[in-house]
Amino acid sequence: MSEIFESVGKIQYEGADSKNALAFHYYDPERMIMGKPMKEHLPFAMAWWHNLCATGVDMFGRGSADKSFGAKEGTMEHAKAKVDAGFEFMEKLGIEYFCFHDVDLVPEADDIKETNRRLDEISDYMLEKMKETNIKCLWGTANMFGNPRFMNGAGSTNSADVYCFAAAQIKKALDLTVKLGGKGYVFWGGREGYETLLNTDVKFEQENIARLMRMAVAYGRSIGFTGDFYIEPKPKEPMKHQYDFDAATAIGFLRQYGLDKDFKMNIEANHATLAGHTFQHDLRISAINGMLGSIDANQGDSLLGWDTDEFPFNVYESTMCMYEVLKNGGITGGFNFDAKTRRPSYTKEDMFAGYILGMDTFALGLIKAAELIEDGRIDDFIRERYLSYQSGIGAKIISDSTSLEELSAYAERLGAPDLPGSGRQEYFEGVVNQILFH
Ligand code: XLS
Ligand code: CA
Ligand code: CA
Repeated sequence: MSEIFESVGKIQYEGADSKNALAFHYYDPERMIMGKPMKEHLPFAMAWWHNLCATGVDMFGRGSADKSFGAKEGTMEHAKAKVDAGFEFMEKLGIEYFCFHDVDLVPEADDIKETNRRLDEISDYMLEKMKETNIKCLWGTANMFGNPRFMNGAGSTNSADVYCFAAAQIKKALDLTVKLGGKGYVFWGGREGYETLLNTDVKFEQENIARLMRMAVAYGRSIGFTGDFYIEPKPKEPMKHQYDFDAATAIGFLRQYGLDKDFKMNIEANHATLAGHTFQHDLRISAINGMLGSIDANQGDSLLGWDTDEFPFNVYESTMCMYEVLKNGGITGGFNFDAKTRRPSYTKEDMFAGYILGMDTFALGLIKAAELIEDGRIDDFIRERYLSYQSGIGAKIISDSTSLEELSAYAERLGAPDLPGSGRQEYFEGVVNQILFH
């Protein structure tokens, strides 16, 4: 078969001094970090939608990138050309996983039966490629936000008929995920939210979303899906308010509706920052609840208030992300580049540049996070900071063997406590810089 990305060969690691634009400068797959090769710490995934479908269309203009890959768009030939392009692309970068929405794979037909037939056909073709290349599926999902029928949401829609179409898409997307051996299944609640409370029954909508998720779990398990279901939190966009606002909200929802054993979080950097958190915050909240499942590796722009889905270049953020991941003992999911090149970066080489940037940024983050942990100053300080709970009255508090009366009597005996020790924030911010730039 002829190459689609003729001008680009296999991307090699050339080191930090190389000026070759089509080489890795930090991602060295076999380099050992904390006892494991980099590529095992960083199971990278390609997002079908951005990489193979998105052309740079925005509210003010047509697409700038040609993603036809030599076929007529809207046809099954094009769907197959995208498979060819995707697998060539992943092989050239050494990416071992992909993520997909149902409608990324084939043009959606007017009748769902025909769409499903097309999905069967394309997934057969994908399976062949997967066998040839050993590339795997990280997660699948159903796009329940693009079609106008989902204008009021999918699980949260006011229309029972539309709800059935959401159910049908989830069922098929789960079939595909299992067929392709996917490790996870994502619910991103794009339109599960509201524009105004003047027309919305929030409690009813949330209960219906939970029902849909419970049915998805029951069906998934019945067809042999043993992986994790994920909620991918996002506070807004496209809706003004989305129910899965952030990790803490989504975890509370899962616990309320008895879904917490089957679900984990898929944390996207740009969504965390839209919620007014750092990326690290949502990772930490997920991790301490045993729900850090997978990561959508991208970044936003602090000057823009929307979901820009940029390729990650911020090493401070990737370091803090990898610090959380290492502390979590790794993740069962992977690092999906839910990212797109900027509209003026429309060439095939730009597609590679985006992934090289993202992979190098996370490789650097991994190297630096390991150094932070091996350096030990931060961990030591955090341990010391809470030492007052290791003995005396503190030990009584954390063993739940005291009462407000006893604590109050203790406080009265003391009269006034010493100030807690300094938080030393500036010093530790300096430690991070020292590690990042030595
Ligand atoms: C959109 C989301 C979406 C999910 C999958 O903001 O990031 O792409 O990852 O539906
Ligand atoms: Ca996003
Ligand atoms: Ca995402």
